Amino acid sequence: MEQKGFKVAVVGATGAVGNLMVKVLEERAFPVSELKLLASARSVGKTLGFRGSQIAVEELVEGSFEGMQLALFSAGGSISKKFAPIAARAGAVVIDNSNAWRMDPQVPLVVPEVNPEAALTHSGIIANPNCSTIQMVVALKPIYDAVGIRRIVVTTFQAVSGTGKRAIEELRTQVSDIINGRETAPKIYPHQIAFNCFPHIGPFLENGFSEEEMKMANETRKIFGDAQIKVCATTVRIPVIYGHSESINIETEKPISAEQTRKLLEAAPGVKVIDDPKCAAYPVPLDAAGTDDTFVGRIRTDPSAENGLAMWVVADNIRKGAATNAIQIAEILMNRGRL
Ligand code: 25A
Ligand code: L14
Repeated sequence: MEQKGFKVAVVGATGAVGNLMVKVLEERAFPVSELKLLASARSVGKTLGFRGSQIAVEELVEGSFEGMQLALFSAGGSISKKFAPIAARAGAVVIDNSNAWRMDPQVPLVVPEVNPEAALTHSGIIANPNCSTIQMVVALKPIYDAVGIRRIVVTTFQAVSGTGKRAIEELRTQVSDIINGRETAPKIYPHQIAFNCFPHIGPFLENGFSEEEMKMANETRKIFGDAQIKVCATTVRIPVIYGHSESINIETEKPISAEQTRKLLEAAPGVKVIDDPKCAAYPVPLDAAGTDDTFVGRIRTDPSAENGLAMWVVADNIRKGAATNAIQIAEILMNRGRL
């Protein structure tokens, strides 16, 4: 008997995020009638489990998208640049997790808690924002709507899973090498990541910022639809596997107290407030890992700025920061009859 639902392709299905996309489709009971798992030739021969059956991974080729209605991409920017338009032309709606299309004016950049309506304006491709941007805008949206935001200063503490499977292996291998007294050397990252950290995510640009830092600034303005918001980001890699943390300082247009902010955030969709520092209660990546919420704590007035607020925001970078956000976008389309 044919199952009801949509024909879905996952590109990069064997990667850290692609794998999770398959899992999240299952967890959220997204209606899937056919699931096509696509990756490079390296992965042909592998299978992935979905709803109790094993599905073989196929090599991504130009003809892969015939008959597909939804294509979730997470195989890096160059694959998305080439194949997302091919998938869209074949009739699929593409939700792309790479950086390739995010700042294209024809492509909506969507966080369901912030700008769900933008998803409906697509012409074949919808972009999923950068993981660090997603959790920041989810936490700031209620404040933005209530009192406006003029300026954001953010420092991130980013997990290695954002870089992909091989980076997770690199951290594990280095930790094991070091505790066993073996020599170790960086491969993916510019420095040893075990027992270390470095303010270097993506290549550096002419202005002294890294690509990741500029993504946070540009994507935040696009998602809020507000070209005036000033953003200064410093993005730091730390030896954590899952879960990004962010120290965020903002200057609001109108004043708001820490207590009012806490109340707003407690009522916000997708947000959980954990804010009782005297009892060591604040968000940490080990607790956020494996969940779909954005956790906020350490909410306090910043007396060094006019209308200043400081807070600490943590989320699972490959769930809310990537796979879950993408599937929530697909759910918006489905619920509006647009798939
Ligand atoms: O920086 P970017 O470009 O924006 O990249 C973002 C993400 O893309 C992946 C990586 O995620 C990263 O987070 N990526 C980037 N460069 C890559 C590269 N040179 C790369 N992946 C492979 N090679 P990831 O490692 O979690 O994998 C993401 C998924 O993308 C699939 N993919 C990659 N190239 C593809 C492709 N799919 C179709 N066509 C292509 N040309 C990738 O499938 C994965 O599903 P895969 O079959 O290539 O990888 C399956 C296994 O192989 C390991 N592996 C990765 N790179 C290498 C490798 N093994 C040997 N040599 C390598 N160079 C992976 O660990 C995985 O287990
Ligand atoms: O732009 O290495 O979505 O952690 C986010 C994670 C880029 C790489 C993006 C990392 C990616 C980054």
